[in-house]
Parts: sequence; structure tokens; C-alpha cells
Amino acid sequence: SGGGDGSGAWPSATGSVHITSTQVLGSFFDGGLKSYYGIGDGGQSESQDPMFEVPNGGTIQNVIIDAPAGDGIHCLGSCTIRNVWWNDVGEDAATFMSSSSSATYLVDGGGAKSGSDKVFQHNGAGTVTIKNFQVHGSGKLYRACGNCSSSYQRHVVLNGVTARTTKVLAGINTNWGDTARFSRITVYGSATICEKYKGV
Ligand code: ADA
Ligand code: CA
Ligand code: CA
Ligand code: CA
Repeated sequence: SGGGDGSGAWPSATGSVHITSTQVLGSFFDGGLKSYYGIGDGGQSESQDPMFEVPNGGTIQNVIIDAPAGDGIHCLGSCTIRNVWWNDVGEDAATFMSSSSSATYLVDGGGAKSGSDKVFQHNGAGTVTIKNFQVHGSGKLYRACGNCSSSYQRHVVLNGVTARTTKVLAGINTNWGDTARFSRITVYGSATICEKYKGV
């Protein structure tokens, strides 16, 4: 997928799968670049189910996600999301949920379009790495939860990201010690690289 900077070609689906309930995955799932859709209403309601639930240590790869995409992918613990493409992000694209400060969540390759608000939502503890990824027409590529009941320290690494028509790359809560690191970032149009919040 391109030069490792999130500039590779957007793929088309090899087929289409309508799902009607959350797919609870085992430790490895390869979607064969088929399109999955069918959860929630495609809007911003916070009560929608996820499309996929990934267990601690699990990998989901080669998936295209189309509307309605509900609450996207939930990673219950450390996880890898590899070569996953959201054609129209639902409430958000993926949520990282571990309670362990040593959790690592890797998003490697892929892209997301039309996230009305957030793309990657970091509610748990640990470190999210987003590499070789592209984002188009979205609010924030990453947000460390500003009002979750656990005020964890959260870290994000963006390495090789191309953003188009996107407002913010990373939103973090500096009062909780969150950090964000950026390398190989390409922005078309304008974007705020790091928005600093006070978590409540
Ligand atoms: C909003 C909300 C958070 C959390 C988050 C999510 O940011 O304020 O509490 O629910 O969405 O997980 O989608
Ligand atoms: Ca939300
Ligand atoms: Ca959307
Ligand atoms: Ca959500």
C-alpha cells in the first residue's frame, strides 16, 4: 500500500457481507478485503453496537467497512488493525479499551473517510500507534477520551499519516499526562496537528 506514508491507493471491495449483529472475533480475522456493513444507523448516536469486537492480543486485517458501520471496531485489549478501510466511518471507527497501561494498539495501513467527529477513540489506557494511514473528510483522527470515568494516561504515535480535509490529527488531555508524537505527516488543506484539552 504505497510508500508507507498513507498515500497508497484506496482499494475496492472483493465482495460484500451484510451483518446484523456484532462479530465477536477470535485472535485472528482476515476479511479478504470484502466490504462489511449493517450495524446501527450511520449517525452519531453513542449507543450503537460495534461491527467487530477484537479480543486482547487479536488481529483484524484486510477488511473494508461500509455504512452503516455502527461503533466500528472495539479492541478490548492490545490489538492490531491492519489494512482496514472505512468508506464511511460510523459514530467512530475504532475504540481502544484496555485497562492496562502497557496495552499497545497498532493501526497499520488502511484509511478512513467521512468521520463526522472522531475516527480513533482511545478510552482505555496504553499506547495507540497509527502508521501508514490516510484520513479524508473527518473531524479528528485520534481523540484521547476527555470524559471517561477512568482518567488514564494515554499515548499516541502517528507515523506516516496523510490527511485530507480533516480538522485535527490528535486531541489529547495534557492534564492527565497524555502524549502525542508525530512523524512523516502530510496534510492537504489545513489541519491542527495537536489539540490540547483538559480532561474532566
Ligand atoms: C464521546 C463521549 C465519550 C465516549 C466516546 C466514545 O466522546 O463523550 O464519553 O462515549 O464518545 O467512546 O464514543
Ligand atoms: Ca463517540
Ligand atoms: Ca460518517
Ligand atoms: Ca463510539
